[in-house]
Amino acid sequence: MRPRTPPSRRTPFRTIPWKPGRRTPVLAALLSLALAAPVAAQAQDSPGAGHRSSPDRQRTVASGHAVRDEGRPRQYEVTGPATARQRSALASTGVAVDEVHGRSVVITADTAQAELVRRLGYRLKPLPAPPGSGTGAGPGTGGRIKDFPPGYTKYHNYAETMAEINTLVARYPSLLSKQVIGKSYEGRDILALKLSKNVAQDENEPEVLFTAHQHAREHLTVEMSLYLLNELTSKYGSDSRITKMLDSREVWIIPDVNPDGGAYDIATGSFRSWRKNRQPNAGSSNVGTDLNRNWDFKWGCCGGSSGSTGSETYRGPAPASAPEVKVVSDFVRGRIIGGRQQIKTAIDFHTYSELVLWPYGYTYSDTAPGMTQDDRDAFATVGRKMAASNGYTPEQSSDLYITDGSIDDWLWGNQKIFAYTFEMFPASASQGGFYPRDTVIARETARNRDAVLQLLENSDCMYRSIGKENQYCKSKAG
Ligand code: 0X9
Ligand code: CA
Ligand code: ZN
Repeated sequence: MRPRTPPSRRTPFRTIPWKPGRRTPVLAALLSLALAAPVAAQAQDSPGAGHRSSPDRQRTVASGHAVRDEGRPRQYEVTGPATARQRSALASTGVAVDEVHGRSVVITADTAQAELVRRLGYRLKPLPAPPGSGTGAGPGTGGRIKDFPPGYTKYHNYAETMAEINTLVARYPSLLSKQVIGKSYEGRDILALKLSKNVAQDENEPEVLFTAHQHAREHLTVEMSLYLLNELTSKYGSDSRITKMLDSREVWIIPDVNPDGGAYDIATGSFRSWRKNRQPNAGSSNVGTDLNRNWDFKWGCCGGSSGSTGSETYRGPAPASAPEVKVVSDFVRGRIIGGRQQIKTAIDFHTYSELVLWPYGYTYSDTAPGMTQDDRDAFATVGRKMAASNGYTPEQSSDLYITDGSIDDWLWGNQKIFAYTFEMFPASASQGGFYPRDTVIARETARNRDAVLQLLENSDCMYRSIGKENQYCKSKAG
């Protein structure tokens, strides 16, 4: 018989965020659902739930193999949601929204979360499994740690990423330095690389931060970090734009914020569509926190994250409860010198959808406490110019759906760093979604070269972009 988890362990629906006074029909439906957890639990196990319903499937489950499949999130197309508010209501079930279109979205959800979405009245169309799925031997291979599957071997796993970085540091010691800023939950090193002329000295230059791989399945973002490291080191001295920037800026790259999640995603040789970190949750068999809902600014404020451990967007039990978020937050705070945050601008790389996003994510408003019209205009002006160079779509992140506890909201709201989120290639699931083949790596990382250089060039004074340099940037940094 199929091993059953006690109901209390597999009903993540009890703490769906619900705000009195903002009761929409959808939220009211969610509330009644939350109060009817047994119904949802039953639905979770219902054999009528689409792709996992056949008796054969059940037998596979009993044999142990597909237990992994049961919990493995997958993508669905959901037709209907057409406004940011409708998408936020959908996202508040705890699913991850991967793509946004005019009257539909693509989500990642496990079977229980998918059922929640169905109960909002939406029809779900399962999308094909990731292209890498099924190519690996899966579990039962003697616990051997597997690598990227065929078609993906040019992606760098954690060990390969570390080796590549060490090679570059050895080759360019005056330009590139490496420090371990802390450890992931499972004990992997989290690195910060510094690139600048006279890299060993802390010079009084605008600092720029690039982060990648908060979300485990977004492997292309690690390649983006490696591209920048290679490009900026190897072309210093020959490319005038790069030379000028490394002569006058200090660039920080944190190439892999979520190494545990990344390793887990590829560990069976078959992609798991994993998003979160790998930190256990007290009192639950559900693993992981969504790092991009765990930052200490308006954490959990606004229905843009989930309080359920089983959710794709679980915010964690407290702000910065994830060691990876704590490590990066502490690093950023450590760049406050003489009372001034040295880091002026940032990009956090994600996939996918080809977007340039700016804060705030927690509110639909363009301006808010800590975000003046001039701030917003500088964000939008530089954001649009970067998007013009890479062909992405520029917008405020909440134009998609509400998110709270995201890194860019924290970087701006708490540290006054002009922080963008880039959602890289592809535009859609049909182009590979989270798992595009390795043949696209070179093209899709180089695609952001100009945008990255633009951000570096603007980092001495973001307000120059709106013609207000004199008002905001009289001294050198700003
Ligand atoms: O939901 C997210 O964290 C990002 N999308 S992803 O598919 N990579 O998971 C988008 C975040 C957008 N919101 C903010 N940047 N605030
Ligand atoms: Ca400095
Ligand atoms: Zn992401």
